[in-house]
Amino acid sequence: MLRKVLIANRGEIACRIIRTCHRLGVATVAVYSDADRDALHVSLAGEAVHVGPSPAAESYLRGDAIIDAALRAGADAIHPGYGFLSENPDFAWAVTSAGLRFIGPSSDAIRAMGLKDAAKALMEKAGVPVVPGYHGAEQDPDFLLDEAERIGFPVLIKARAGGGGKGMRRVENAEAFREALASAQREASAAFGDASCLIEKYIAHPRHIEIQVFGDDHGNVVHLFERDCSLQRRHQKVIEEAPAPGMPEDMRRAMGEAAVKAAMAISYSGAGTIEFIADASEGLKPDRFWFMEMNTRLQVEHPVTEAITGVDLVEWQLRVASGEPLPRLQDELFISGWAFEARLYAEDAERGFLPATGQLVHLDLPEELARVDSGVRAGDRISPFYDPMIAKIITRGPDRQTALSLLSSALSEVRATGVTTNATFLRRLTMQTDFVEGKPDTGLIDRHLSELTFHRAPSREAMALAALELSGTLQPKTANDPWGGLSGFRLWSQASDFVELDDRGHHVPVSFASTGEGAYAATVDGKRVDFSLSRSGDGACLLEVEGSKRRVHLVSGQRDVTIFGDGENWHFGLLDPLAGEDEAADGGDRIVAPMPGLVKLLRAVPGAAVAKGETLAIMEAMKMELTLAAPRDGTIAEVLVAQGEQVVEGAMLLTLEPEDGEPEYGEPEDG
Ligand code: MV4
Repeated sequence: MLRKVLIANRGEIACRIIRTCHRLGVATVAVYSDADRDALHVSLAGEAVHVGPSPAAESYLRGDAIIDAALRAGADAIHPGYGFLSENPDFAWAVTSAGLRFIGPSSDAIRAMGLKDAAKALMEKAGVPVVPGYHGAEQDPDFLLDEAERIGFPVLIKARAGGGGKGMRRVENAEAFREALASAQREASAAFGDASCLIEKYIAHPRHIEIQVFGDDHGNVVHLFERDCSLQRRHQKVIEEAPAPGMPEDMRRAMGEAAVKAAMAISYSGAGTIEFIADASEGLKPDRFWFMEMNTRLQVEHPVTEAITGVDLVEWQLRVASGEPLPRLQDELFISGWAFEARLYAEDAERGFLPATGQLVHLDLPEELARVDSGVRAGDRISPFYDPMIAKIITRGPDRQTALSLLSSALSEVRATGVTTNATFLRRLTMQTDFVEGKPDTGLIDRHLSELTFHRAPSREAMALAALELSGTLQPKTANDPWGGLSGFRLWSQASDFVELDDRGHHVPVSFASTGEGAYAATVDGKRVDFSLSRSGDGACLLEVEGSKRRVHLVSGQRDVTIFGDGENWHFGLLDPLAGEDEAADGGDRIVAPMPGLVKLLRAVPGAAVAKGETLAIMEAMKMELTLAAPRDGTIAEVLVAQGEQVVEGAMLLTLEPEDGEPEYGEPEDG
């Protein structure tokens, strides 16, 4: 076995590799960039080496620095994880040349699969079905048009160096061909420095089904069945599962055999994936799948294969890299049960899946219900430098329905604050009818985008609960009784009975009164609601309205609260009633921290007159200085932070006195 492995990666995959190394008694060396100084993968590894500044090109992509670190640490192998250097044949070669093992295939095998046209030609020769098309060297437009007509429209033009859909064009007819080709070539040239394209028959109802393969250095290759990755958005996988729903046994056998043949053709060693496209227009059929490409690495979605086969794929990688034969042969591998993986991302689905950055102030992950592979913990930052995946949530059950229900439940137990996540989107996806019925397809998410991403308005009870919390009414009486405030009757003099909530920029006035033990009456935006609160066993709060109780969780910040319930969550800020009532979000009466960071300088005292443009505060965040200026002439009303204080993104720093006029309440959004 290997003695010491350097993991040339970060995040969840570095953590996942380190865990298996620990289990097998293999020592670990992590590498890290400036941004990852305090990252989880660094704290899990036996030792860690700094390899450069935050941008990946200056750290995780520095093959020379990483090999140097491995040599100095006395490692005998490098695991590249996925992404970064994992499919770089020159890196694999350099690792081996330095006398280290590369935990992956040979540089020749990586190179053979690097270009789509060469890979297709190689696979065709090996007897693996490939999508009908042209994948030769000739690039003359007239010649390619003839080929397109031979193949039959519609066709798909693909860049041979392409990935992630770049340089891909669907063409409906001969008239549109030349322009599409020229545009694909331009895009490919700009993106990959390689304009060469191939032409394929366009598959109208594709399913993305891939086969996990494994080879060793003794000539053995096995497959570990399939994964269905058809649920994608903009070529990003969203939820994967294994096995593939609706897969006939004869097709599974045919795909497995084709995948083994493909790996054998390049004497493949280690973990790999053969990606196929299947035409599902008339259900899955054994003669309707074709080779697309091979990924010569461990993939993000490998845990679903582990869940249905009981194999630790990283353990197999380590064993094979140390020269051992495959731990199991084909007739010792079986599918048991069903598994799903959902990718939890820091992104805002409501705003077109905008990547979110910032500090994960609070993070609960559903470890009791699912396998959770994560590379972050509460308090960590999601930085703009790397992929913003927070965790992979993996569930397994004896059958598809059980595993999917479990995934749905697990997703509703994700509670993150500080950074917007796609948990609600994922949870809605687990309940989408076509998906529930086992009919995932590559267009499903786009077709149902609005129902998967719309903002569900909070209930009045949720707003009342938020108001109660923000008023201090639910605050603990003692430190070790966090819900003390719920059980007892509280004197009204101790807490405010009116607050104004900030619901995504809308102002919602809420007043309330206690009507008994844990019972309240509230007026939310002029409408009355009655509810009561009690504590549930697991730290949640039971919110009872008209005789039915629902479990909700409250996560509070300094002046904000997030309510988690029904797989949804709502974030509310507190508007200070003393600061005046017409502080419209866009009125420039509040100065908030545009990003998390340090208040380096504060030049504001209550009552002071300020002129528009005058510097009120300087923040330091991500090694940058940010000047916060007065948005208008006015008077400082409140100063809510002190110089030297660390603040979260969106924290209110100071307020100006209102200009004039009557208070105006925004309408809460409906539906
Ligand atoms: C195709 C196709 C239809 N016909 N090839 C997209 C990325 C790349 N890996 C392959 N892709 C496709 N190739 C032919 N001949 C449709 C897609 C495709 C797709 C494939 C799998 C999963 C999601 C997809 C989303 C859009 C297009």
